[in-house]
Amino acid sequence: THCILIGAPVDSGQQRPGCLMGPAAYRVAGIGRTLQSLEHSVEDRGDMTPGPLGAESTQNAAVRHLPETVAWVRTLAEAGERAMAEGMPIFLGGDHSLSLGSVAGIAAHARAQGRPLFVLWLDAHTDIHSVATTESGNLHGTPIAYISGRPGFEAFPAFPAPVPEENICLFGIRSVDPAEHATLEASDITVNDMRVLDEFGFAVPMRAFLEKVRAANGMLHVSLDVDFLDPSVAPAVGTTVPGGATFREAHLVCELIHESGLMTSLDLVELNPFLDERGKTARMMVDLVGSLMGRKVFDRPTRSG
Ligand code: DIR
Ligand code: MN
Ligand code: MN
Ligand code: MN
Repeated sequence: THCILIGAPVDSGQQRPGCLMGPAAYRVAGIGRTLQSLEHSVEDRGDMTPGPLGAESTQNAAVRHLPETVAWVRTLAEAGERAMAEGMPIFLGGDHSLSLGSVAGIAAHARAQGRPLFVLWLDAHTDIHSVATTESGNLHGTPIAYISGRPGFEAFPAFPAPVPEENICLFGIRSVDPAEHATLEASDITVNDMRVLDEFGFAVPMRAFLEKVRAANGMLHVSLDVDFLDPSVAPAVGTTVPGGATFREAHLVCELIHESGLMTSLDLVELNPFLDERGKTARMMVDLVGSLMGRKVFDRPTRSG
């Protein structure tokens, strides 16, 4: 695979400064070397910068940094759409608001190809606030609403070809705000919360989703939020939530995704290196990228269903 690294030092979607150091931390932790060791070619496009800020505004006074986020969305959507034509974009975040842009670009590409897009959201949170309903005002809590074509994003470029709710799978969920809960109850988005994963394990629900993508000949975007992981293995994130995926569970999920051969783009988000313990979380994330891109101890026959 031709891997295209896109640095997205976005820090405007939440309130703890430091995510802008994420792309540098992934490079220092060896993301390029890891991909090359798995026989992939790597092209690092460096860090993107947002274009000039507009004067976008919203009725919701809580919302922070709207013009910055809109500017990032334009830049990253363009970078993502271009990269999709040449290889597999890997967005190095940056907080999760970067996915408003990355997925917009990827959706535009999928539409042009005439293929359905599926989105796998590995996260403690459901990130389905609208600009109008977010209480925290942190736009990293909104991408799923934008991607699925919900209202409230008038300040943003219109989302190209909203992703059908049936094509979205949230996985690892354990922190949901009341407004998000109500939205999800009335939607067809798949929510694999920790209760589901405790009961059935990680492999069964993951395979079920991957089979859906395969049956539809879909493209698959994976968005990996550091807080999908348990804070004991990944402390460097502003919004730690106890009870997340263990080291073993996370690698299993990544190996299953690799074995499916379905992933066409990836976001790595919410790493805050300022909160890290000597690069522990950055290295964990890079190791997971290794599993997503083919690293394994033994080859085993691929099972499906
Ligand atoms: C939370 C945060 N639901 C909010 N979401 C986070 O601020 O709206 N996502 N942290 O990763
Ligand atoms: Mn998130
Ligand atoms: Mn999260
Ligand atoms: Mn919230």
